[in-house]
Amino acid sequence: MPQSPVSAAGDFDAARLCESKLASHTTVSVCLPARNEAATVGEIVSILRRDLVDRCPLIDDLVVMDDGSSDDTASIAADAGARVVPAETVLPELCCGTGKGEVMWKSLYATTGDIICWLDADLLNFGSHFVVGLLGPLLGRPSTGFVKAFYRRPLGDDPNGGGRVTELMARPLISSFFPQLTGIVQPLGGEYAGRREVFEEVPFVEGWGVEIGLLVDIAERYGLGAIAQVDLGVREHRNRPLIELAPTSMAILQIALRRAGVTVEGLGHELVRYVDGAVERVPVEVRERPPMIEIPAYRAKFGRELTA
Ligand SMILES: Nc1nc2c(ncn2[C@@H]2O[C@H](COP(=O)(O)OP(=O)(O)O)[C@@H](O)[C@H]2O)c(=O)[nH]1
Ligand SMILES: [Mg+2]
Repeated sequence: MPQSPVSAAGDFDAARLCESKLASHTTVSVCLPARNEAATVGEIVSILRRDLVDRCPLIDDLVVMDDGSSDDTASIAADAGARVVPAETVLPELCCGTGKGEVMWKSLYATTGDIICWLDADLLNFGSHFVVGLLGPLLGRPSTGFVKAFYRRPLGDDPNGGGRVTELMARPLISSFFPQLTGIVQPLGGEYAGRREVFEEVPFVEGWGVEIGLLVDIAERYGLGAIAQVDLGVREHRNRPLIELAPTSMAILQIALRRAGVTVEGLGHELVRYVDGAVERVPVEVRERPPMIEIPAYRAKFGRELTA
């Protein structure tokens, strides 16, 4: 299998990408799934609006998918220039998924672009090179269907201490079950872009397993040669306390095992742990949505047909 091509954000220039985007009549959506990100979402949207909408129209559709935030995420994002879509208003008849992956799946329906670029909304050191870098390989190479970002991930004073779920769970799983994917530097990163016709053909895991699921499924369906990687430098985000990472890790474990074909009778769907001497059971979401192309309302909206 061919290796995944690698570039860096600095290899691409926003104005040039704009020209090739317009020449190829390609449209681009950038989408931030967000829940309670009032502290960071405004800055990210403002930078994108300034650099990649007003200064150079690389982004046609800038969307924040708000998943029931109880803070001011929605109004801050709208004031900064995003189209804010409340997640519960998208395909409400297809009740009732939960989690980040669910909202990303719905964003396939809610966005308009031929290319979709997702960014986490808790990024602290955001710059428009994130989007320029992710779009570069897609606008330059028709054979590229999916672009994954990679970066150095600090944690406090440790320049490489971030990405704890990646190092402790995803890499051991990928090395064990999907050694062909070990060249993907940041398999769980929340910043990636791809073609609508790729994303609509694969299932979406509803919760935290969405990234590992997409990576395994897209590599299997399109081959590693269709997956490019781009170096975005350094990524800083809200680092969660260790205890919050355990349910995330459990979802990733279960999706990796499922994709590896391992079935376990009586598989648990709650993380059981002890907090201050009391038992706590945390539900872990691992349900999946079918490929969006299978949803009739989606096919009607985008003029798509089911492929054999
Ligand atoms: N839709 C939705 N998005 C979420 C949820 N939880 C987190 N997010 C968003 O998903 C992105 C990644 O979440 P984050 O907490 O940073 O995860 P981490 O980077 O793995 O620690 C951020 O943009 C969050 O706002 C959720 O329950 N639903
Ligand atoms: Mg984060």
